[in-house]
Amino acid sequence: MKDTKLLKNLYYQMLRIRMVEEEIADRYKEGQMRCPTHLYIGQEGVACGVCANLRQQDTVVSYHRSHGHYLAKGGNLKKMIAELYGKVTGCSGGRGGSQHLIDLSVNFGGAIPIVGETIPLAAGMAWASKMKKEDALTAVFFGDAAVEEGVLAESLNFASLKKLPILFVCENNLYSICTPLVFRQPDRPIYAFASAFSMPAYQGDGNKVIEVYQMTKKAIEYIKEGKGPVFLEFLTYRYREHCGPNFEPEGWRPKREFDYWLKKDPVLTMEKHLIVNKLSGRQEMEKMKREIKKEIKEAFDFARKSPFPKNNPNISQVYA
Ligand SMILES: Cc1ncc(C[n+]2csc(CCOP(=O)(O)OP(=O)(O)O)c2C)c(N)n1
Ligand SMILES: [Mg+2]
Repeated sequence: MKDTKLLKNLYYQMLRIRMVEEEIADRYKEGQMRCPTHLYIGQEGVACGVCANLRQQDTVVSYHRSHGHYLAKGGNLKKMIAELYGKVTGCSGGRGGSQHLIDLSVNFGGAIPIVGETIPLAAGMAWASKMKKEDALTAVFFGDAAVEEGVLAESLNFASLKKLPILFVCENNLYSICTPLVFRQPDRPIYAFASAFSMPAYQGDGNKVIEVYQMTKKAIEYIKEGKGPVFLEFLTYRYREHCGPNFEPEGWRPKREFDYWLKKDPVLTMEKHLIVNKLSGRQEMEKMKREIKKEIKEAFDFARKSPFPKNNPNISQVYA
């Protein structure tokens, strides 16, 4: 891939998500962000590679590990951090927290922490845009545990039957909380399950953002031709504990496995790619980091200074 501007942007977006979440992890201990928080650190390649292919009118639907998807879709950092602080300026009015981000101004169709539960909603959104003959598609992200929920099978079946403009993106980080995938689904890869529903289904390396970008590009071309859904499974790894800012205690996951994935870090892999191919240099990267740091500081200042929602029951943030 030779598009330097795009490659630098993929790097920038991943770096931004990484730095934002590291700051969330550091500040979480202050006790001001009171919502459960599932960090995406380590998985940035997937959100960035997929969302770089999407347009404003396309919708993204997420799950409990949602920050990366929201930011990669063009979500507003100030509104996201304010939401984590439970402030009225948050993207969900301070009533949702990390696991319930929603922001229709950037067509971020929402995150819900009930495993698998956003998948049929995304299928419904894709169905609606097909019925309205809109030039738009829906990309829905979910984890490997969602494969064990009946709604995924139903949604794949329905999407295939109706040839819906939807991209299913499974972020396979090998774990459902503390249960490894090999114990849960030992016999077949996830994408093979999806191909049983008569749709193209592929597996890729989620830590190689260029690969994610290129696979998504092809998938979207197929969807835009009106041929129906595509299923992409990306292998990746989360670094932090399932929920919260810390690392897991030693021995919780095999050290060899952890080290293997650290070496495949998506941000560092891309950094190396840019440097080796002389597309960017240390100086430019330091400048990017300074810029992001400033943006993060402003977002946290904004969030902390913002007011809490009023106590009176208010249905302004409730769908009716
Ligand atoms: C229907 C349902 N069952 C169980 C849970 C508890 N739970 C929360 S997250 C999670 C694991 C999710 O794993 P995965 O989908 O692979 O996403 P990851 O956390 O690995 O990113 C479980 C079982 C839940 N939220 N919803
Ligand atoms: Mg998982």
